[in-house]
Amino acid sequence: MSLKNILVALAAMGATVVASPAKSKRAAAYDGNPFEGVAMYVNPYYRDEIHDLALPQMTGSLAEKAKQVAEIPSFQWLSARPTTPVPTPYAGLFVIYNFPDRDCSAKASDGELHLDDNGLERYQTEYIDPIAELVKEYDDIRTIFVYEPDGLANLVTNLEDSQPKCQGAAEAYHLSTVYAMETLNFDNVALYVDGGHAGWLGWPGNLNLTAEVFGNAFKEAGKPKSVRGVATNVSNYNAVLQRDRAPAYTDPNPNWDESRFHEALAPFLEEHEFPAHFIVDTGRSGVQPAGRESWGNWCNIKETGFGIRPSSNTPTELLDAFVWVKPGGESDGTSDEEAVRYDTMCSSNSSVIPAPEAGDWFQDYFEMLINNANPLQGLLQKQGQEVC
Ligand SMILES: *[C@@H]1O[C@H](CO)[C@@H](O)[C@H](O)[C@H]1NC(C)=O
Ligand SMILES: *[C@@H]1O[C@H](CO)[C@@H](O)[C@H](O)[C@H]1NC(C)=O
Ligand SMILES: CC(=O)N[C@H]1CO[C@H](CO)[C@@H](O)[C@@H]1O
Repeated sequence: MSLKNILVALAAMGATVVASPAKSKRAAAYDGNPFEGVAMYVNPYYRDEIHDLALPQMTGSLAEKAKQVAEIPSFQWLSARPTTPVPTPYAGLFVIYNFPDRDCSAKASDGELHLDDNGLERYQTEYIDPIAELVKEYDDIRTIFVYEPDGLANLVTNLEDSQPKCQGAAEAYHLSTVYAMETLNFDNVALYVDGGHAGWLGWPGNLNLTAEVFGNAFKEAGKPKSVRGVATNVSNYNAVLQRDRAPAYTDPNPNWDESRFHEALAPFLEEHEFPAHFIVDTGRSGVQPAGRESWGNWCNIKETGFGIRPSSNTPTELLDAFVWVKPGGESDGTSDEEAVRYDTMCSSNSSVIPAPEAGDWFQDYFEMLINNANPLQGLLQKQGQEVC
C-alpha cells in the first residue's frame, strides 16, 4: 500500500515549511481562487523520473528541454513515491486516487482496495483519515487536491453498465466522496472533484445528471468550504478552447472543448448548489486534435505534445487554473496483449506502441511530448492579455 509514501510526502513538505519562519497559517488559508498568491509545487517524483530515467537516454537540445520540463509544477498522485520538496511558498498539489473497486469499467487502472475485502471502510480509515491528519498537522501549507479521476464520472454514466462491478461500486463511490469531503474540510485545503471531460460528461444529456451526482454528495457532506469545484480532462488530450473548428470525432457534441464544457455545466452545478469553478489538465493537450480516431480513445494518444503551462492566469472567470495532472511520460497502459491489465484501447490505431504498463516510464512518449510541445496553444486571450 502506498500510504506510507503519502505520509512521507506530506511530512517532507511540512518539515520544509515548518523550518521556515516566514510561513504562517494565514498564508495557507484562502478566499476565492486557491491558486492565487502561491507558487505551485514542483512534483519531486516526476522531476526524479526525468533526471533518473529520461535524461540518461537524451542529449543536446532535447535533453535541455527535458530539464525544463522537470521544473514545471505538476500534481503528485498519492500512489507515487515521494522525495524532497522545494523550499518556496507553494501549494502542494495531490491527486486522491484510490476508490474501492476503482475504475470499474477499465482494466489498466484497477486499484488496490476492493469492496469484497472491506474496501469502503479501508478507504476511509486507512487512506482518507491519514491524509486528513497530515493536512491538519501541516496547516501552514495550502494543499490542493484533485479528487478521484474517472470515479464519479463512472458513477454518472455507468449506472446501467452491464458490468456488475460498476453497479456495486456506485453506492461506495458516493459514500467515499461524502466522507472525503467532510473529512478534508480545512481552511488550507481546496478540493476539485474530477468531472471527466467534454467527450464524456460534456454531452448535453449528461450535464444535469453530473451536477446532481456532485451536488448530492456535496450537500450530504454539509457543503464543506474546502470543496472548490471541478477538475476536467485529467489525463486526457482535449483542447481547452478552440474557437473555430471542432475535430470531426466530437460531432455532434456542441460542448466539444473543455471551456465549452465548463460553460455548459456551470448553470447545472449552480442549480444543484455545487461550486462552479474549474481547473483543467493541459499536460498533454498541446497538439489539436492530436492523432485520435475517436473520442473514446484514451490510451497513449499519438501525435500530441505538452500543452499550456500551469498557471492561474486564465481566459475565463470559471477557470481557476491550468494544471498538469497526468505526468507526461508515464504510460496510460500496456500494449502487451499477454499482460493481465491489457486493455485493447492501448493498442488502438490512435496509440503510440509498444507501450509499457500503466504508470511506467515511456521514453518514446516523453520525447514526442517535448518535440510537439505547444505552451501557447494559440487562441487564449483575456482582454488582450497574453496567457502562457
Ligand atoms: C435537473 O435535474 C433536476 C433533478 O435532479 C430537475 O429537478 C431539474 O428540472 C433538471 N433541470 C433541467 C434544466 O433539466
Ligand atoms: C487500424 O488501421 C488499419 C490499417 O489502416 C485498419 O485496417 C484497421 O481497421 C484499423 N483498426 C481500427 C480499430 O480502426
Ligand atoms: C478523468 C477523465 O476524464 N479521464 C479521462 C481522460 O481522458 C481519457 C481519454 O479520453 C479517458 O479515458 C479518461 O477516462
